[in-house]
Amino acid sequence: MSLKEQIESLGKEAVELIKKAENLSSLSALRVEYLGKKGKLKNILKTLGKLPPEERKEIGQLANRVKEEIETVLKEKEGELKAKALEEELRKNRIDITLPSGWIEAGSSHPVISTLIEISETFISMGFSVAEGPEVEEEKYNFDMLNIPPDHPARDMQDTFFVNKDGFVLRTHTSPVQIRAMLTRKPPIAVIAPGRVYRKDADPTHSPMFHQIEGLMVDENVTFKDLKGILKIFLESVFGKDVKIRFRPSYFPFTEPSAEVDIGCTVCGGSGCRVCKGTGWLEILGCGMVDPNVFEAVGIDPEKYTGFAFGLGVERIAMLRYRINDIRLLFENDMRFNHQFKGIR
Ligand code: FA5
Repeated sequence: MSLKEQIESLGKEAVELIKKAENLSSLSALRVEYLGKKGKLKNILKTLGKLPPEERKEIGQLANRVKEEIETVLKEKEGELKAKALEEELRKNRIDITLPSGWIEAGSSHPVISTLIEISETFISMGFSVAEGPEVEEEKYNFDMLNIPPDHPARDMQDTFFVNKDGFVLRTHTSPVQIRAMLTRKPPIAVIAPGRVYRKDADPTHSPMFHQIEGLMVDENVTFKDLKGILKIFLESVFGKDVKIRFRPSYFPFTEPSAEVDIGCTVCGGSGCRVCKGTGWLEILGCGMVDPNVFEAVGIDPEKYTGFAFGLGVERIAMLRYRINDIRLLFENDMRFNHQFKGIR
């Protein structure tokens, strides 16, 4: 076969194979095979130098034409195969835009926390500031300085969780924060102390962990009337003007006189249910005038100053507010229950 025929047949062969190529990698292999530095075309042209000059020119031009033709076909085929590959890719990764998208649920406040925040804000708006204390508390703050000495029967009133460190307990109420506030501040004092407290208690209205908000006001001439007035404003702001409030005489070692406040049961409307234990009322807080013994323990002159204190149960208020008939529902973390309070605050 003459050189001219060899080049023409090589061109035909290459074009045929390129047209049949099934994918981009076999196409690139063909490019190397026919047009590469050590490719078939270069190989044939090695003998070009042996030809007479006039033939050399003609063959050179033919080789260029064949090369261009192969390149054109390669390019066309490449475009075609790329489009095919893209189509394939799109077909595989097809997205059904009519399907509902995956969702990330937005969180919201737990009813106990939103109640705690709302109550705190009511007191803050009346000029109280927020004080804090530890949940693992020294017995002297939780009991002794609150006029509850070790052998005092009042220690039994609150079923205490002890910790394996002498002199410390899980605080049974937020009242130790009163002591901490009076040790570090000078009258006039007006603080609230929201936080978790712990007791060995469990029934529809008692939980082993619950939240209290302590309140304390100390100044000259603070009276029981001030206490009643502040509590009335607070209760009306949380439950509305029609709320039924009842003050009952009570006893706490750290206040004298002492009282407990009940709210007309909103779960049954007062007719009696398991939340109010059939009485139509639910106890929500304890309060009273700060006992002079407590003032003496913290170094405040009881002749000059008087004060009131209260400690309210946040879960009880949340239960009355949202008509929840078992305190334990608040801590079971059943999302069907929790979802009902979404967007409430
Ligand atoms: C006290 O804890 C006193 N420290 C309150 C106090 C403060 C009185 C300052 C005087 C001056 P008591 O044990 O009654 O008091 O609890 C206060 C409130 O916490 C109760 O009225 C009730 O609403 C709530 N409470 C008590 N125990 C539980 C419990 N186990 N689960 C849920 N709430 C409770």
